[in-house]
Amino acid sequence: MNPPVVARTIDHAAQAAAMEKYMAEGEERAHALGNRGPIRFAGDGALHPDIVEAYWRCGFYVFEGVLKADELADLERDLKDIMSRFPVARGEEVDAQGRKAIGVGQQAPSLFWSKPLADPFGGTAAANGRHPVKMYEPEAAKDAPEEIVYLMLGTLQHSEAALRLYGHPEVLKMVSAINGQDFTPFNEALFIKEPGLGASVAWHRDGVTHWDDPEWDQGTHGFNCMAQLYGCTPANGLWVVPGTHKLRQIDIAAMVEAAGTDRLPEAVPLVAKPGDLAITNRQVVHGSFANNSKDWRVTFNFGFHRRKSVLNVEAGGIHNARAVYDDARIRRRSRMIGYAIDARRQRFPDETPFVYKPHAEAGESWAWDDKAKLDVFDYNLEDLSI
Ligand SMILES: O=C(O)CCC(=O)C(=O)O
Repeated sequence: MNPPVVARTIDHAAQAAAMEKYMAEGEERAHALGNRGPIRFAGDGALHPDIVEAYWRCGFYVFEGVLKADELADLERDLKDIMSRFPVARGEEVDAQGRKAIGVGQQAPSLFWSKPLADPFGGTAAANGRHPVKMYEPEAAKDAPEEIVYLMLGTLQHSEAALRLYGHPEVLKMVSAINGQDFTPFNEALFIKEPGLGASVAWHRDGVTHWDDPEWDQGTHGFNCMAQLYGCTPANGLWVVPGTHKLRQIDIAAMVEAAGTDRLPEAVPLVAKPGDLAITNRQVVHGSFANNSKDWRVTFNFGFHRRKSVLNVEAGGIHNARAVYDDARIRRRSRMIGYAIDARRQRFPDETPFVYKPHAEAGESWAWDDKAKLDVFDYNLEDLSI
């Protein structure tokens, strides 16, 4: 016997009205948190204690005005170049100009496709099943493309501006203050939330490896830096449930069930201007809605770990193949920090470059030159996902 087919109609107008109210209330809650401002350090190089307190209390912090106009212009130019090199459709080998497209010939994961305004991961077993609930999917315009690229991994091999951002001295100083001077890379991603098209990223937490580790704490799975090219609004930006990075166990499906909606009542939007750079703890519950607004959101995302969270740990399966991250693997992956610092020195010679302690101690120096440009192909095969 075939069960009856129940026609479920979604009331998109009601969803839009509820979303508008949710966004306005969320923004008010976000501004009351006190977790935003310029990057500031104390005398001894430590991050200013007010920032440290607010970051650990909330699980995210918005650093204002980190990227200046010239750096933003470089990033925008590279974004346009990258997007022009996307394949004409999933599985195709050429871009709209007939050139070999980005991702073709690469072994490492590169482009992620979605239907416009859809949620490709929510409620699926993909990525270790860490996105348990499907998000609301608004209706895309009739003339929208069949599929769009909403995420690219391995950004640093496709954009020198992104590589230079990765070597930003104040950002790396901040990373070193939080994760220790021997911090390590995680991975890099470019999130493209095009108006009327950008896919949602269902509620999830990033960490997968250490939840049962006796030494686990609120910073064990590291954090991501999220540099904003055009800024972000409640409609197109990331949302975070403050404080959830402190919890070993959390049931996201039950949270959504209790709320009766994917608009989690405790969540707040990460609101930012062009040039702001947020940090988001990988243990905090976070996600973003489909971008049904008229504004672009483009995030240059790059993460870092504490060395002890990755050294000799066996992990992987989401961003990179499963492996034991021994010292040699970490050293090899960390060359990207060396290349980034040198690429930045060449473009911004008046800045004082960051000194990465593991390289200084090993007497290593990394030059961003023609040889290095070949060496970074598929570098993200060796990401350090935990
Ligand atoms: O920027 C977004 O919309 C999603 C980011 C995210 O989920 C992540 O960095 O883990």
